[in-house]
Amino acid sequence: MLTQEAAPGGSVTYTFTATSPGTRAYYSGTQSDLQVEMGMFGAVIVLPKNPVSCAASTSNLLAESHWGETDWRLSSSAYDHASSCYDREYLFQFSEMDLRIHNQADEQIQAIKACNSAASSSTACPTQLNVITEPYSPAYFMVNGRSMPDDMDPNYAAEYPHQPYNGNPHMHPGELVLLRIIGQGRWQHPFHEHGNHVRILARDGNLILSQSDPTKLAGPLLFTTTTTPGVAMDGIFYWTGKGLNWDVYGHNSTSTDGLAKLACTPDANGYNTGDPTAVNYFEWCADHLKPLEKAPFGDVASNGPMTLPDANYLTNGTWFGGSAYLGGDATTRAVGATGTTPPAGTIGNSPSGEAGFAFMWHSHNEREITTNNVFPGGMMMMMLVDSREFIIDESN
Ligand SMILES: [Cu+2]
Repeated sequence: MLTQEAAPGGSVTYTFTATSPGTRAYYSGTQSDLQVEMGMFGAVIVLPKNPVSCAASTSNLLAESHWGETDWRLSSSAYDHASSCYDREYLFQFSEMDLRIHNQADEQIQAIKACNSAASSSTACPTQLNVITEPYSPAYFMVNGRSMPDDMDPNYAAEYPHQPYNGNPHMHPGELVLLRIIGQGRWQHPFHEHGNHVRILARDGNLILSQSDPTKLAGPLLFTTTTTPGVAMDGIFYWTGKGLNWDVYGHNSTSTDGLAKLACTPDANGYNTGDPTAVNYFEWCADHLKPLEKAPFGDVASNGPMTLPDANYLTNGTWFGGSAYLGGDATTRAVGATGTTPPAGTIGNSPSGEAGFAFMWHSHNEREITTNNVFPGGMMMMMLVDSREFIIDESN
């Protein structure tokens, strides 16, 4: 939709009636090869007028309130449809930048400014840019306007005070996570979400339903949600640890640890969903009591099969829990009651802090996980599966 251009320095007003829910792109329709490149794009999210109240989400809300967590969703369902329920949501806008284009624009603007301020200038100064935008050779690849690692800094971080969204998704096991993904640049990007596939709900706000049974979703299950310029996708991602063949909580039938004695009672789908306040809410019960390590408690001290590397070889970070497990006191259980979380004394996270599983979410075009040809960078972020007792704070 483009009805009117704004005069330089002026403004125009667009009005429209939002008649159907979903995620859409918006961007400049004027000289878009230059203006979209300069960042004139955004997302329009229309919420359903009559959102579905979702039974599963109600249980997740109980879990959130038990642990003191805030519900950050914009709505209880993405569409006016019972199969569009979700528990958490993230917006990802993919774009690129070609340095040559930006340098041209900058040089021309500086030249115009210099011309205008030169009192002795007798020639008319140029009033518009003439930037050559082809061939297009981007070297900056961004998610929500930032490259890795900047995309993992907080929302509105001091370095980027005008950027409200980072790229740092967190979730708890079993949560239905709504991904709103938009291709805002000129290139396609094969966005790969490690940890599971993504069930596509809709494209450009068009819910994809079965023709024979419109109560059922019919969107594809995608390995990479490949972005297309101007196209928005809504999809559902979740992670439960199902099928790993080991107990992600490290439960051990012989342990004296309280957490290790937690019950796992499978529901009709095989998950422990009876008590939303349990740390192992949504545990995959078929792998219950199958710890990765033979003796997970005090394991390092007792020379168990999992040996932590020398602290000097570890990249210190706030996300390394020193444990292969989820759950309260997972770090303590991995290193023993008297053990030290490596690197000794320098840990960014406390044993009671975040100890989640990290999955890389990134462009599968490897050139695009660089920033101006330096690796790592570009369209890359880390998704964290956090244990239930870790409070996910999406205000930052
Ligand atoms: Cu990948």
